[in-house]
Amino acid sequence: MKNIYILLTLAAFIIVPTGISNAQELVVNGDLELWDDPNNPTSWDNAESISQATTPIHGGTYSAGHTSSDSGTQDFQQNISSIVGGANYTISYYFLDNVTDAKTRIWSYWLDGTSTIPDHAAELRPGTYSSDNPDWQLFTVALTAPANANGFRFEVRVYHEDNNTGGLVYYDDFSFMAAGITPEPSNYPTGFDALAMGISINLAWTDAIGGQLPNAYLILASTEDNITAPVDGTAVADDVDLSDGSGALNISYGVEQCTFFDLESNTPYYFKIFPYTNGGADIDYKNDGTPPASTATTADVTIIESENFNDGWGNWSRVSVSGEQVWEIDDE
Ligand SMILES: [Ca+2]
Ligand SMILES: [Ca+2]
Ligand SMILES: [Ca+2]
Ligand SMILES: [Ca+2]
Repeated sequence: MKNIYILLTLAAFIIVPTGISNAQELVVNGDLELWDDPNNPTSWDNAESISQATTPIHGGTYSAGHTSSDSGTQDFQQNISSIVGGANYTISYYFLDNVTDAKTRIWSYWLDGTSTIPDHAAELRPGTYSSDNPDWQLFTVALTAPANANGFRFEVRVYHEDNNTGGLVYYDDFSFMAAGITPEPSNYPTGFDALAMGISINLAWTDAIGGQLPNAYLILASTEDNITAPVDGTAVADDVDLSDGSGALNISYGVEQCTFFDLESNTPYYFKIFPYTNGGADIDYKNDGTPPASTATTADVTIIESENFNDGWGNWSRVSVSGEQVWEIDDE
């Protein structure tokens, strides 16, 4: 579930991030009070055209100024690890743009290792920029980490404005907070259906509804009708290899489908789906009642030759078909 609160001005109230108990701040030096030198705040991973500033500040003694350049977008970035897929986070920072020769926006990604995850593009990589305003502006968004996320690249950018460069926008008080624990999902999804396609099986469902929506789903697979409910507090990792008789996939809310590949032919497979909230040690599966179940049998085919070309040509040979040769059908 997503709630967006963008561009609240500071005029009406003040939020004190450190006043929230049981929440963990994951940005290091988010208040920009520590600097290795006047162009590099401590613990930030990329600081292009960043300069230490003492005015304006949102809090403490320092903020960071970000200067627009005619050599393109300038990035300011900190990579956050120890993200838990399925957990809820609140992401926020303050910015000040009151010049006509610079503009800024957030440009951040969830990460799976070093790979970016496309989720939450509208919130994390918006199509709009800051507008000139003499007051500090708060960006804040509450998001659920995608099921496969284990990191977050917290990045903001400065751009030239109307082809004018050299202007400064300012940042202060970056925050990435693990939100509180949410309850078990209210309901199971509906319409859970397994469909064999050759030696793959596709599973589709309709997202659960109700007061507490799930953050993601665990789909368990087995070659026997023996699937039992997962245990709260123990996350189950993806297992795409069903040759040992069982497998598992974690799929974010909203995707509503997944596929298990490279199965045995002419074999029945059994599946159950369990919605969950939170992640890691806080994961809370819906594990009461009767979970949706479905089964499908793969096609009765004999695989004569199989090569997925993921790692090269295997035992296949490459043949060029360009040239003067004209191929004809001989039906005699
Ligand atoms: Ca500060
Ligand atoms: Ca501006
Ligand atoms: Ca397995
Ligand atoms: Ca539970």
